[in-house]
Amino acid sequence: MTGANGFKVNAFRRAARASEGESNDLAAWAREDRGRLQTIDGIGLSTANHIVELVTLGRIPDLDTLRGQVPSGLPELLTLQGLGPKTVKVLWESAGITSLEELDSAIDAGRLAEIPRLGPKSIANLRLAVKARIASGNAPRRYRLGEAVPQAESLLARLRLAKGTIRAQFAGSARRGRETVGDLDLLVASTDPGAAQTAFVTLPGVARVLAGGETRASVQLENGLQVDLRVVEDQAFGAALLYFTGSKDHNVRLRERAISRGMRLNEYGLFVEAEPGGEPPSVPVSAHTEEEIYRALELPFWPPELRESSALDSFDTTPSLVELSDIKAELHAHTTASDGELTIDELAQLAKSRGFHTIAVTDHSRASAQANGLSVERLLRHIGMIREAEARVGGIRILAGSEVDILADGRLDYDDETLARLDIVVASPHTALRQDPEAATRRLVAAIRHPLVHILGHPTGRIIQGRDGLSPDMAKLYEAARESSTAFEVNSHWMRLDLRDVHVHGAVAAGCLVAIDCDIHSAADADNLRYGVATARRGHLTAASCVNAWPSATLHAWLASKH
Ligand code: DGT
Ligand code: CA
Ligand code: CA
Ligand code: ZN
Repeated sequence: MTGANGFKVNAFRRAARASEGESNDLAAWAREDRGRLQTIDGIGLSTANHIVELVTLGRIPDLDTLRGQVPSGLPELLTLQGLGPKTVKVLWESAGITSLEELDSAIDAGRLAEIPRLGPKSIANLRLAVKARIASGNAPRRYRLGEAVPQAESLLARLRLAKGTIRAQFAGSARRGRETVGDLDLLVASTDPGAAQTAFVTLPGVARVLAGGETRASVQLENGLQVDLRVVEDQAFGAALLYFTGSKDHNVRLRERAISRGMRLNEYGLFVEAEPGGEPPSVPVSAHTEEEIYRALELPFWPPELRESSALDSFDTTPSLVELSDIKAELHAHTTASDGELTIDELAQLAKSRGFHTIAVTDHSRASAQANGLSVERLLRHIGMIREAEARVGGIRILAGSEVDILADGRLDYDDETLARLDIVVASPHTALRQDPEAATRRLVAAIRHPLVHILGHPTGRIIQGRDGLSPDMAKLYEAARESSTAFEVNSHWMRLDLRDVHVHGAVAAGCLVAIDCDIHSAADADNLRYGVATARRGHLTAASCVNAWPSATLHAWLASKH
C-alpha cells in the first residue's frame, strides 16, 4: 500500500511464516545468539535484526514508521475477499477510502464506478464481501479445525450426489490440518459444472452467495464460515488439488522447481515450457493426481500436513508419518466416575469398535473437584471395578489409570504409593495456567521426571482462541522427556491440540515419545482423533515414536518399565 518493493514485502512474509513454524525459542536466540536466527530458512540479516528489535525493544521501529504512513483502518481492507494491496491503494488515493465503513458507504453511493481498476462485477463481489463482514461483526474470524472439517464433509457428501460429479475433496488449510482455517476450499471434478454450481449455492446451511462464475463460487454459511468452490475437469483434478491445498509458500517453491526443470506449473497442470516463438503446449506432462506431479518434479510426495514453508530439499524420501489407521490404543479417557458420560464397559466397547487393543481409564484426581475428581478411597475402589470390567468385557486390555493433576509447584495430586497401584499415569496441568515461564518449566519438568508418570497430558493447557496456557522452555521439557521416556500428549480435541504442531516437531527432533489421545468424555470425542493425528503429522511424528501405534506387547512393556 505504501508502494514498497515487492521482494522486500515477500521477504517479510516468508520470515513471518518461518518463525511461526519454528519449534525453537527464537526470543532466546534473539537475546543470546542472534546469528543463529539467520540459520533458519526464510530469515535473512535484515529480518533477523527486526526480530531482535521486537524481542529487546518490544516493537519494530520501521513498522511503527510504516503504520504512521497508512490510515489505521486501511490494513483491515486487505482481509476482504478479492482486495489486494494495489486496489486498496487506489481506493485510498482516488476515493479517499480509509476504513470498512467508508468503503461500505462509497459502494452504496455508487462512488466506486469511477475507479479504473474496478469493473462492475468486482464491485458487486466486493459489496457482498463488505456486507458479509459487517454482518459478522466486523471481525475476520478463523474457525477451529474441528468446527470446519465436519462442515466440509457434509457439504462434500451432497456435492458428490450432484449430476456429473466424479470426485470431490476439500483442500486449503483444512487439508493441511492447520489448527484454525480462514475459509474452506472445496474442489469438485465434474462433467457438468452447472449442476455442481447449482447444487453448491443451494446447499442447506448456505446463508448467502458471495460470488459466482462458471467454474467457481463462494458462499457464506449460516455460522459465518466462507466456502470457496472450484469445479474442474477430472483430468486436471490433481493439479487443482495441489494448487488449492497450498500453502502459498509451498506452491511458490513448486513453481520455482518446475521452472528450473524447463516446465511450468499452475492450477491446470505441469506443462513443458514453450519453445522460443512456439505455441505453449496445451497438454500437461501431468495433472491427474498430485503424486504424478511430485514424481514429474523429481520430488517425494509431500503429505499435505507438511506443505507449509520448508524448503523442497528437506526430504530425500517421503517421511513415513503416523496415520489414523496406525492408532491402536486410547490412553486418556474419563468415565462416569469423574466427569465422563460413559461407563467403563461402554468405554471399552467403544475402543473395541475402533479395533484398539488397549483402553486406559484415566479419571480425574481429587484436586479437580469441579470434575468430580476421585479421592484415594474412590480411586482404589475404581481400580477394582476396572479389573472386573476387563475380565467381563474381554478382547481388550482395560488399564487402571488416572489423569492426575500437576499442582502449581510440580507435585502430583496423589502420593507415590497410590500412583504405584495404577497401570498408567497421565499427569496434566489444569490450574495455575498463567504462571510465569520459569515456574511452568520447573513444574512440568518435575512431572515429566516423576518415575511413575507415563504421559504429560495437554502439556500447556492452552485453549485455541480461548487462553494461551503455559509457555515453558520447551527445550528443557524435551530433554527431560527423552531422558525419562515420558511421552508428550497430543490432545486431539480441536479446542486443545496440545502439544501444538511446532512443539510436536521439536519433541520429535529431540527424540521424544508422543501419545495421541482423545481425552474421551463422551463417545463423540473419539472422532477427534483425526485432528490429533493431523497435528502430530504436522510435527513429523512417525508411528515408531507414537506409543498409541505400538503393538500391545511393546506398549505394555513401556508402561511396566515405569514401576
Ligand atoms: P486459510 O483459508 O487462511 O486458512 O488458508 P488457505 O491456505 O486455505 O488459503 P486460501 O483459502 O486463501 O487459499 C487456498 C489455497 O489456494 C492456498 O493455500 C494456496 C492457493 N492460493 C490461493 N491464492 C493463491 C495465490 O495468490 N498464489 C498462490 N501461489 N497460491 C494461491
Ligand atoms: Ca482456505
Ligand atoms: Ca479460500
Ligand atoms: Zn482428561
